[in-house]
Amino acid sequence: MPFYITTAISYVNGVPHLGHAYEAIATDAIARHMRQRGEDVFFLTGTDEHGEPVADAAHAQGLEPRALADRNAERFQALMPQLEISNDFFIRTTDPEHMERVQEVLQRVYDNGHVYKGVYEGWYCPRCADFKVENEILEGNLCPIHEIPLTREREENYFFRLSSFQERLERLFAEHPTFVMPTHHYNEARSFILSGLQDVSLSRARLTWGVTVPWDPSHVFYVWFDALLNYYTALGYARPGNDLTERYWPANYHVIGKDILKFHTVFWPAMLMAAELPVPQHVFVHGFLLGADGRKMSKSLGNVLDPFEVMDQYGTDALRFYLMRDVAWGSDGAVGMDAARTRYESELANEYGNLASRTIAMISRYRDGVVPPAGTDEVLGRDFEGLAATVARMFDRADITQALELIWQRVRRLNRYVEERAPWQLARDAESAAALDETLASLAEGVRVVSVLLHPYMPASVDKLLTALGADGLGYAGAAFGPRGSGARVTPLEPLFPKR
Ligand code: ME8
Repeated sequence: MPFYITTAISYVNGVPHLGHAYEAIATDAIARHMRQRGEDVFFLTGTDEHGEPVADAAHAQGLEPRALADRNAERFQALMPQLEISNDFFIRTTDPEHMERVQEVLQRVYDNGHVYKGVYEGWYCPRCADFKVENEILEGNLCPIHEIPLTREREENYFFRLSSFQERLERLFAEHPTFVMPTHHYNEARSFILSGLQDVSLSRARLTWGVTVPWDPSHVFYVWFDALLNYYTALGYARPGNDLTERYWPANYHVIGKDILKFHTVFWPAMLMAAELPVPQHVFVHGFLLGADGRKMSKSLGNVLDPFEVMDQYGTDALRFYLMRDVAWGSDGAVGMDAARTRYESELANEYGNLASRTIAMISRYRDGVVPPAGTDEVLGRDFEGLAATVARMFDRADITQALELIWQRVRRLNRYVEERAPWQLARDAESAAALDETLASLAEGVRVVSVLLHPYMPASVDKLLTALGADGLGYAGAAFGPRGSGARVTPLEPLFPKR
């Protein structure tokens, strides 16, 4: 089945930070998991390059917006392979193909009668590129997110008749209780709708850094509509000569952070309805990674933890694992180097890494490097029953933290199994040969199963381990525990997570 998943696209007014890495890694984990299940996955990420935040940042550095966008987009693009992100395309909203298609779709919205000209007056945050309503503004007229002064703006805009989609959006939410997940974000979006929708700006008159409004070239489109449309436009040109829109639209999952909920769960479906396009199936909302000071990690607050530092010190898989393990999906979580180190040492090195090396070393030592062609332990097998199906159900709700916890319990179970069976004692006694065979076969199988399930989180380490185990294939059918590894030849494995 076609399965289309996206991240939000990042502003290029700054360089990538851990929040961006977190979202890309989580989305990548879901994409990889779905590929294992045999889905026909298309995974999109990219950069959001127009609008005031980028134009302002560029001018502050004495650059043209395009120059800043080029420089930073390259850094975002380079980050993807460094994080082992398996995206199928990287969109830049300055791609001419994107810009043309934005014009096409929004012209249709205009032709369908959903746009009118009016005057907007309100408090505006240039960093959010968004007007703020009175009740969200902080004391002293500050932006609730960036804590910078808001400006009073009055200008002639084209407006999108969001208010006329009130009923259809209410119906969308009523009929699709999993449209937004987790539930508390569904409730938040739904109450926003129920509180009564107002029309929103579709264009900016004073700005030139954007996609030109085709029916009035003195305006550019409001950056949010240009940006949201990336999810749709990318499919048209990601594979030259092969329009993927039919195959993948509507998107299955949009993965986003909680600060951009309103745009994705209210403006976006309404805009698609206005353009007569199907709406996405699910919007998965994650929380914020917080700095050591407990505040949102953001460029403007200057409390950003550098993902490269964690990768340099512990490796990419350790960063991926740490973020997926320590920050509960859908909630905020404080992150720091000390906690990353603890996870690395206590779980990656001592639990999983150690289990892997012990298993391979014992098979080498006691059975000449061949996984014994024996049955697997039934009692141990019971602890794996239903695991793959439960993990899959959790991924269907983007419960990637909970799924990891469930898998990790099996990593611990396998370590206990080693202690219980003490293969080194069995090896001393010829009469225990059959028991040793069963123990080693079960361990090899258990390690193989947890590794197949851990692939979305730590693809490179799992690859190395499965190769060393002589087990190939990441397919989800292989995530069931059974006596299939027998006869495989193991090869030496360098420590996956060496002591630092
Ligand atoms: O919002 N923790 O871009 P962006 C977790 N261009 N996630 C974080 C985060 C943090 N500290 N900081 C940011 C934009 N994010 C728009 C999106 S989509 C059509 C346009 C997340 O660079 C944030 O929630 O500010 C968002 O999902 C993504 O990173 C990009 O943020």
